[in-house]
Amino acid sequence: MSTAVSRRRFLSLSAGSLGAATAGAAWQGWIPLAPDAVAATAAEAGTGTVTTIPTFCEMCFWRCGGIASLRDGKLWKFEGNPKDPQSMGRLCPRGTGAVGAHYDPDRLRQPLMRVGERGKEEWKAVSWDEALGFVAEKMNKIKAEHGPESMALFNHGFGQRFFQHVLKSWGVINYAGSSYAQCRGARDVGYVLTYGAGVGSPEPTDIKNTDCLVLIGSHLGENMHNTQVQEFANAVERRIPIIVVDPRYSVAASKARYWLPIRPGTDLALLLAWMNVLVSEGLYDREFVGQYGHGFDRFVAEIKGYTPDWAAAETGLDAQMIRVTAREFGRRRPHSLIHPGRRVNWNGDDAQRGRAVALLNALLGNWGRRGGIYINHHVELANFPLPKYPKSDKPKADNPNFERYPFAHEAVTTGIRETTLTGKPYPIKAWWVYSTDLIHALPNQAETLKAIDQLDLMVVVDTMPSEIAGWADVVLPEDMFLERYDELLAGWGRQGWVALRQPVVAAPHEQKPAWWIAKQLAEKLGIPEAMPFKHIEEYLAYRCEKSNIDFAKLKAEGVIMGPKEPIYADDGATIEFGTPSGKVEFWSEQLQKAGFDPVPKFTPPEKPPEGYFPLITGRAPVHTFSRTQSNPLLSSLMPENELWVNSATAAKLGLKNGQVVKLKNQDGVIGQPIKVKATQRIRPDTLYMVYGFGHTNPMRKHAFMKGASAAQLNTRYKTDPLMGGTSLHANFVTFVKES
Ligand SMILES: Nc1nc2c(c(=O)[nH]1)N[C@H]1C(S)=C(S)[C@@H](COP(=O)(O)OP(=O)(O)OC[C@H]3O[C@@H](n4cnc5c(=O)[nH]c(N)nc54)[C@H](O)[C@@H]3O)O[C@H]1N2
Ligand SMILES: Nc1nc2c(c(=O)[nH]1)N[C@H]1C(S)=C(S)[C@@H](COP(=O)(O)OP(=O)(O)OC[C@H]3O[C@@H](n4cnc5c(=O)[nH]c(N)nc54)[C@H](O)[C@@H]3O)O[C@H]1N2
Ligand code: SF4
Ligand SMILES: [Mo]
Repeated sequence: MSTAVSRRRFLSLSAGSLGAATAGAAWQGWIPLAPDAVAATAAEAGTGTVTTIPTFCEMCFWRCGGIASLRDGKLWKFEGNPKDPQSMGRLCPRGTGAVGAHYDPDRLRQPLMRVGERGKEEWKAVSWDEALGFVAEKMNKIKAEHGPESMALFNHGFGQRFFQHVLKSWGVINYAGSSYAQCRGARDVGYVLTYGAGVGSPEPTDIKNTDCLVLIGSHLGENMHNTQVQEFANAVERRIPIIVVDPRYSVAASKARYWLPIRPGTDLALLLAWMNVLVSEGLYDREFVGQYGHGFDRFVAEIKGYTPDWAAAETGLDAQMIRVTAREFGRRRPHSLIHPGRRVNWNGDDAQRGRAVALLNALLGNWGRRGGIYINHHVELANFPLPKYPKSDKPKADNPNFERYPFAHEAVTTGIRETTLTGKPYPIKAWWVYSTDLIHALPNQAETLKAIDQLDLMVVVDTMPSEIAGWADVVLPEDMFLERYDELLAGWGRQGWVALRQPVVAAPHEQKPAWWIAKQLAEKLGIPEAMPFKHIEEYLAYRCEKSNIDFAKLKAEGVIMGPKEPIYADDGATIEFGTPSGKVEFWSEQLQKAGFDPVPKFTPPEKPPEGYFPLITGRAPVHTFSRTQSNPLLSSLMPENELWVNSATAAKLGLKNGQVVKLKNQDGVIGQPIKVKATQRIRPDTLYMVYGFGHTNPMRKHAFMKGASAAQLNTRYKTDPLMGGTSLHANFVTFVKES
């Protein structure tokens, strides 16, 4: 059985490098389920028996507990589990849309092996045995020549645990997720430097009980992190002052008392001025600072010059508005909260901005206080007995001995990419890519493709024909989350909890769960002892039993809560800071010793060339990154993205609402066509689009070339010198005049 598929590339890597786009040949090997058929299956599925099974969601990484219903044996709906602390009984639209992910007509169906040139996409469909046999043989050959360190794992999402485990057992030491250097890493480093601990996920933000909330580019309501959105809705209902800082009038801004339409890239100036107001007007928590603060006097001397008038010129905001908003949260201390943010890698100096947010919260004294950052808890689970990982005498490739990024506390995806390109400190010859679309997620697609060119092997495990899958040697189709078991979830929150992911429906084709694929791989690699159980249930039941968790009850209810523990210092929660001084570091000797600013300093962002605009990105409520665009339920709600252009700017440039345009960036890369949304809801000097559209893999038939890819225009990036995060908002674009 073999099916050949050919594909031509659409990625325009640099001006003219790949020539004009041509329609690729369609994928022949499957019979698509028409969207209408999906709707019928979902909505009118007979009148027979309904069964319900609890599990937790993987439409994004928030991990809400849900209950799936089957009607006449067919997946019918997915709703919130009232027992679950993340969903509190309600899912976001993407969670509900998980039904569409099961029926997604574009899903990968069987293992594929490349037969033509890499990236040309000529495939043969093969058995699991053949695919994994080929991979294992190739891996062992690479190991013999270059050592196991020369294989890297890129991973994101919950199933990564099994691949991390098997590959580490085989000798892999390099593994990284884009959820660090392209997402929350800079924020966590800012917090670690200040408090000795990051805020992690889910962030312990006590939005539900806060008296004043500040969102700096956290667009809750579009960013659908379920629990926080529900708590945010509650905050809106309570009519507390909400302050939103965003160049765009986001959904959150529309619910807020204050919208600060900041000039992109100048947030640090605002943060410094806010701190200046709190200190100079005595609106900070003296007791907290006295008891827990380190280097406060030196910090005060440092921020003296950052007045609201100074910041107004940098940020384009009104100086009086800066004072008024500072007083709003200052007066309500310690029960006020500056949200730490999530995707914070914007400009390349983001760890210092993350630290400034941490310092501002420290002035409010809200650590371990009601309405601030609560002390979170989780349930410690017993481990399954597994062999130890072999030791390596080589340093990590992305950041050898912390020489590249001194404060990175996780591995850096783009650091591994760099090593792959340079061969330094040692060659990287193989990539295992699990549930992450590196073409969309990393800046500068050309660099990613050049690195892939250096590889002897690239394996992609995905549910969908992603962009990265198009460049693989072997593509392995995983079950979507409603079809599989996964590792147990021991979640962090106000109260710890354990949740189970379990299969609700069978996989429709030859897809397999991560644990099964990893187990077969271990056997083929000659390390069967790495997965010493017949079925994952054995493993899960063992861990539950040894942790005094009733596995049968967990299966029936989906979630078991841990003990209640205090979350506020006033109630006895432990407050301790893992910094070198054991205190909250207003002044950081660590940073000073490493040659960085001990208190954040502001550098103005680069100005765009004449006629160019900074391009910023964000999320749409009904999509997750690049993963949901062919989901029939979600794509019917939003089939493509739009380019937000201020109405006055549009008028000046002669652009009409709905007109299709193309953008060109400062490096001459021309993007895909996109419709203009002329709106007052954005600054005149800034453009915005939702990220994740513009798919160019023709196997992704139902998302193919719909909307435009923001990632494609993201060629230029700056690297955070503290932790290796790469900026995602450092590109300028202009409009291409079409003939
Ligand atoms: N330009 C730009 N770049 C960005 C961002 C941005 O806003 N703009 N955002 C950044 C952020 S915050 C993040 S976190 C990263 C996210 O980047 P990624 O980790 O790449 O996230 P996704 O785009 O969701 O890609 C995940 C891949 O996993 C696949 N997948 C989904 N579910 C499963 C599953 O159950 N099993 C398997 N095996 N595969 C699955 C999807 O089909 C998709 O191909 O991107 C970063 N990059
Ligand atoms: N629906 C949905 N929800 C999601 C996701 C998804 O894919 N879809 N992904 C999840 C993930 S992994 C993450 S990391 C989060 C990310 O979500 P968030 O952390 O909330 O947001 P970002 O995507 O970083 O930021 C987008 C907002 O920042 C604004 N912005 C851009 N530049 C600037 C600037 O210079 N200053 C300021 N103040 N604002 C600016 C944009 O206009 C936009 O409103 O969302 C999560 N939630
Ligand atoms: S926030 Fe939405 S998509 Fe993410 S896990 Fe929860 S329900 Fe699923
Ligand atoms: Mo993220």
